[in-house]
Amino acid sequence: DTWRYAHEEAATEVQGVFAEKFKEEIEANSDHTVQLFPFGTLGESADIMEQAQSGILQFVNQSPGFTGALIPEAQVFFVPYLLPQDEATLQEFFRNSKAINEKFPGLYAEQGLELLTMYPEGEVCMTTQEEVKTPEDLAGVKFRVMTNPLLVESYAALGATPTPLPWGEVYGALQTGIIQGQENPGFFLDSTKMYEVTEYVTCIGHNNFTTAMMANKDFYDGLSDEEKQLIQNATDAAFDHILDYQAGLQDKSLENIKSAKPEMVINILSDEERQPFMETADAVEAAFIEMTGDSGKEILEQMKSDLEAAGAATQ
Ligand code: 6CS
Repeated sequence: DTWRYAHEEAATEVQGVFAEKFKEEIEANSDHTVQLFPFGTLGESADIMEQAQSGILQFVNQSPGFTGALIPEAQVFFVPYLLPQDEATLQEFFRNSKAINEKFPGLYAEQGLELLTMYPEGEVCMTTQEEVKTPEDLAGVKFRVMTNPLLVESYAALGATPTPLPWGEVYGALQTGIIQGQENPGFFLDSTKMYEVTEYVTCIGHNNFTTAMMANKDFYDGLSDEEKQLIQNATDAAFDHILDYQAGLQDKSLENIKSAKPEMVINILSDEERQPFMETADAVEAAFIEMTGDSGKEILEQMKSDLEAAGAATQ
């Protein structure tokens, strides 16, 4: 039969490349076919999540940036400077994290979802109309964030005016001046031509864009063990593929932006310049614990110990 799978990006963007590999693996190893629905074909992120929860879709890829509104603990991925910038440590963390493999599945299951994997999509940088060298430069800037409360806290802590919006509204809102900034990983800034409607790219190393791939739980629970194994194998293959695919992608994307618009200013802030941004992280972490209580605290502690283990393993 045909399995329907929706994601939040175009077919040629990271979630699309992951989905394509998953489809290829399923179809090569079974009689099932996978029908892919890229961004926009079934609505916004919130719409595809509803469709996956109700079983209209069998698979969905959604960032915790949106799922955080549904599963508050998933907002942990937006505590600034929690994830490492070192690529090897980051990948090691996503491969072996107990928080991801053991703690999150139960929280997703409560929402009718079988969490299959989480993976990183690249370092997040801001694009703005004016130069950002210090948090003060964000004062009064209406800054678009994905629709989760912790991201609102995070940009409020930086002094900006956070404005949660679904993705489909971002380009137009920048164009008409409703917002003056947004953040996304390098490949997405390039592919969605954010440089056409902003003047500065600023990278402060505060986050890597995390996303999650999942199935409708009733659908998944009804599968045979062979089919579950098929899905796990296809997920693992897509996971490996997407990590390889991203090697060098951030730098190349920033270069693409520069050649598409030479006057675009790309500032990768130095460690010293990042310091005042880093100082806001504790307040955001405190806000996360306040929002999620013991359950969130446990996840955060597990994440920290997973990150330490990943760091030690890649020394
Ligand atoms: O900013 C967003 O809303 C989007 N960013 C990425 C990298 N993927 C999908 C998401 O909708």
